[in-house]
Amino acid sequence: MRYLVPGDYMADPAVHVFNGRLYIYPSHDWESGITENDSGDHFNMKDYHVFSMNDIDGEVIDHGVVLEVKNIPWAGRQLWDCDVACKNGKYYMYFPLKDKNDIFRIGAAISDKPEGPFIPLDNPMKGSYSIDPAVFEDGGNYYMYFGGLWGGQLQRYRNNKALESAVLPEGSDLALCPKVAKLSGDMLEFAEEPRDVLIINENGKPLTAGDNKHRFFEASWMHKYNGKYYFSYSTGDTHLLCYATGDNPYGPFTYQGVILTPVVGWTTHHAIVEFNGKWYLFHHDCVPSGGRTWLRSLKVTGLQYDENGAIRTIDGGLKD
Ligand code: FUB
Repeated sequence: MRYLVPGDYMADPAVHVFNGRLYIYPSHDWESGITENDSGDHFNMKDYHVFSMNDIDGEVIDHGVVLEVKNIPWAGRQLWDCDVACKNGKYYMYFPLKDKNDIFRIGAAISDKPEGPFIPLDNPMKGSYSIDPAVFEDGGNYYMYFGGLWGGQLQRYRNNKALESAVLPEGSDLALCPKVAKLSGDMLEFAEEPRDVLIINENGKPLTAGDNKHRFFEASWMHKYNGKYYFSYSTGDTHLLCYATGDNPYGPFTYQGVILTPVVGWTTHHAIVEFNGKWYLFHHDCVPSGGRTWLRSLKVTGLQYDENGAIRTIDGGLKD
């Protein structure tokens, strides 16, 4: 296990290998003085840095500020978890940000280099909502996974339409699903209506809202291992990173188990990536900030599969 940026607070890592080098796209936490609440107002981030490494034990290069709230034309507040995808030599950053009406939308920004800087478009992606975009390339198609409960506003929508007022399912109601949509050829819009990412149990039944040790909350990530699709996510209020597997990028995905037990802090968030023949889990915790939930620190640790492709559970370090 290694803390990657000891001099600053970085969280929510999205991680990719571009041109043989490992690039990390985290949220940038800072002490903005906003009181903690269930809407996540204390995550009041205003810019992104990019980091890169050519060796997992080597130097972590900080490429500096690559996008700032003040330069995004449609911005209100709060730059949360971003991701970056590469197509035809161009790099596309996707970021959730509240607009001037305090509604989370997903924006896109473009660069010629993986380390940025990224130039934002004038408007958010049409039909986008909620948080935590994660983009996955498969056979030349790019899929965006997104969504998050509570402060992430997913409970304000059904069938991709805004409700009059939020409805959070409870108990035996079906859990809200994360969303997935294929991206357009120019990478700047959805090419289709976002679909539900259905997570089912071993009996083929969709997970219920009351099953909060298993159901989706936020922090989507997708990777492929031995031809299987691994959809991983945070359970939010039970603080677990879990995964479910399927046969194609849309799912359904069958719940498999816990990747990471709770860390010190409230949120847990991650990326899984293969680099130089080994698999890694990037995530965050609040140990260096003394448990201040809005000041999170970036970590990396090895990730292992058993002979059946099951991910071995990693201890997040929280003691009872
Ligand atoms: O960093 C703000 C939010 O906290 C992220 O978007 C969530 O995934 C959670 O980590």
